[in-house]
Amino acid sequence: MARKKILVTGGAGFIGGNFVQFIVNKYPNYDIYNLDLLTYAGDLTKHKQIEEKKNYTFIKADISDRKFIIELFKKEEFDYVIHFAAESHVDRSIKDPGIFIETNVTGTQVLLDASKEVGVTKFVHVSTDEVYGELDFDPSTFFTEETPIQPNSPYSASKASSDLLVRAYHETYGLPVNITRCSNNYGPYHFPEKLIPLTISRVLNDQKVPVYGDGKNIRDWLHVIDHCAAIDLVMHKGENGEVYNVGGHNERTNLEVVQTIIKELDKSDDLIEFVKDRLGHDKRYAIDPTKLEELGWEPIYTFDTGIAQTIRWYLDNKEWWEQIINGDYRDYFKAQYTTV
Ligand code: NAD
Ligand code: TDX
Repeated sequence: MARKKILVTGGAGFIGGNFVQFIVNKYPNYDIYNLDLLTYAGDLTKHKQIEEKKNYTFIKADISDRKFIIELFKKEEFDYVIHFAAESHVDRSIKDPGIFIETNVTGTQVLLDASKEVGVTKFVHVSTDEVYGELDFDPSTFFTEETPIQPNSPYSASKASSDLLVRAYHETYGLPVNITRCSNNYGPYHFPEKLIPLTISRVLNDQKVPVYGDGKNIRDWLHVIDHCAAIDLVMHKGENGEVYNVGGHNERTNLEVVQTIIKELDKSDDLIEFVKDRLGHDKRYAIDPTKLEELGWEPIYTFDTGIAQTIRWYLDNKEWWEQIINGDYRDYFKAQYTTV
């Protein structure tokens, strides 16, 4: 197979980081360039095992830096762009939406322009099920690729805006693109501001776990490795211009998720503390992944096997998340959870 150049943006974050490791190991004949600004959510310690590999290069840069990005694309002539880089936390977007527009919308447009300029083989835009808005609690309803876009948070509105730009560059300029819309991920290297790693890290430290509202909101959970495999498939086999939903039918209420983790760690439900609800809190997400399954995708984890593997990983990798929760994260936590 011919050598290919793959640009992964946001490859120092949670999903992009897992994806970089996945393809560096799976495709020795691909040269992987990980471009990341290293914001609070990015760290390179996770890549110790691959940083010496010949097919891996790190580039510290801002996707919104038009001059740098266009020059880089002209120099490297990437074949594939797999675009993860984003501001990704809903709560932060409620407090300060501006940076979400800058990175998620403007940054994506810069990458699209650069991809158009050099004529990439494929631009894969990693989006989210949150662009569809929310479902009610009727378990027979799901998000399909035809569900109208109705984002409710500044985060999901910024992702929806970038999805529309990606679509427009396909329709207007014929740029070969795919958009993936995945449900909530979990697994190794998940930043502890998000529900699952926040719960695991706090339960392990016998600290209270803040649950928003009544804990009955539902999310559809997918192990990050199953998401990586989906992107690998779409990158190679996705039909240009198409959207693919990614999800494994693992719906749980937030309370069920927190209780599962507490039980696995043999601790008490007394650690649960109900706190003020998130503004505009989406009730339920649930994905219909039929279109992706027809392309040949099948998840390897159920929620039960995936959460057990993830808890084990957090037990075995305390130094990774302890350095985070003992840093600037403390100030974030205090400001976000004033009563906990
Ligand atoms: P994350 O917050 O863990 O990582 C984001 C990465 O992007 C970080 O490494 C950060 O340094 C980098 N970054 C931020 N701004 C940048 C900029 N201007 N230039 C270059 N790099 C920048 O996010 P994640 O959870 O890994 O999510 C990755 C992508 O997947 C996002 O686009 C997100 O919308 C999407 N997604 C996430 C989930 C989920 O459950 N976490 C589900 C579906 C889709
Ligand atoms: O402390 C908390 N307490 C709580 O009850 C936190 C952080 C969250 N929650 C609730 C809110 C949500 O209903 O748990 C659920 C999951 O919350 P998050 O982990 O913040 O994820 P969510 O808002 O659903 O968004 C995630 O999935 C889709 C990612 O952060 C997004 O980047 C992705 O697009």
